[in-house]
Amino acid sequence: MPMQMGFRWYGEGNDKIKLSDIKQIPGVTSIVWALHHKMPGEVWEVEEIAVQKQLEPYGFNMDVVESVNVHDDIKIGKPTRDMYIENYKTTMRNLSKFGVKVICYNFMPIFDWTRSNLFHPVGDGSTALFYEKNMIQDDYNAMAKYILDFTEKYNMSFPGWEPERMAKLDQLFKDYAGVDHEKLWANLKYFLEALMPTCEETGIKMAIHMDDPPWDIFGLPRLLTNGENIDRFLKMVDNPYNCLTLCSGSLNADPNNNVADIVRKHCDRIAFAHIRNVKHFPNGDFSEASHRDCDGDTGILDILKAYHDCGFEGYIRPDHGRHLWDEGPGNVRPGYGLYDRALGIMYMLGVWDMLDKLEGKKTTV
Ligand code: DNO
Repeated sequence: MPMQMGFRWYGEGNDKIKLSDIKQIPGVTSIVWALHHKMPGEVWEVEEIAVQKQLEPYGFNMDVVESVNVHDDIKIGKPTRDMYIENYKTTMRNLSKFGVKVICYNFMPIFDWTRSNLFHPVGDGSTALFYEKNMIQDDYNAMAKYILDFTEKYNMSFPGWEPERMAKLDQLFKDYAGVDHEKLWANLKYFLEALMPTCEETGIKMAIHMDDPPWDIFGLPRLLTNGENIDRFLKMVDNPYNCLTLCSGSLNADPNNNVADIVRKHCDRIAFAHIRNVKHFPNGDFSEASHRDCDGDTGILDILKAYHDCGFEGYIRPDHGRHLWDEGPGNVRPGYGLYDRALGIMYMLGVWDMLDKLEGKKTTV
């Protein structure tokens, strides 16, 4: 089976982009979706999942879910974690009834991806997500306020930034006080070992997303940050269902990470590839960039070549794009506009098709 191109979509009424728009992007076969109204720890019921059958008339599959978020009690290792793990298993069984094959999730304490500016000028008239190192140091409340003011003003919520959780931020920080790197590793192992039998039963791969950015923030430990830790993660639960969502942009925010090397080493354990380009600044700040290799420092061509060389058969999607052509606050989800992600797909498919052609293969996606 060839690799399958996906496009993240936040759902009817929650995303301004229409399925009929996505249908016009060449090569897309999978809509990467989630039930965004569900809180971490809640069971996704069959009737709620069934709404996604709306994808079928467009010829899209619903094979990849991003994300079924993991409850903080599991990450902290509280006694209540077993109950939340049972809920997670029930959700997996319900998802498998609809043919879901991959769950992308993350194990970052408290926060998901973190940026200091959601609409930073790139210099060509477009804007992109930006990380200013100085802004993300001690004051987690200020950073959370920036994100939450935005989501409130424009009436959208971001997965991982649920206002209900963010309202208890100080308490969450207290709860995580004893959780250092080793404790978090142990809690991740406990979670995955508990889920592996359900993965085998349902055929669903658990594909952990890289930490974004790939370093500790606000004193909270982060694990999926570099090649060494990825090796550790895969060995820790050495099961073909324990997989990666290898996000090129998250990892490469640290310029020491060579994503193409990781692809070559672990191709068979990458269930889902996120392709995003990042531009570094000497002071440690970074900006997201177009998918074109030379617009950033991530090495998009090397990464695509590595996937192609290893015969990658998983799912792939363009990750964050810039906001273009009248996309701006209020009419686009930060990082998830239509145009730059569509351009990114055409760039990726252009490279992929040429690599196929050079090997005398027919275009596959
Ligand atoms: C950023 C995304 C992440 C990702 C989660 C997976 O836009 O790549 O938020 O969906 O970390 O749980």
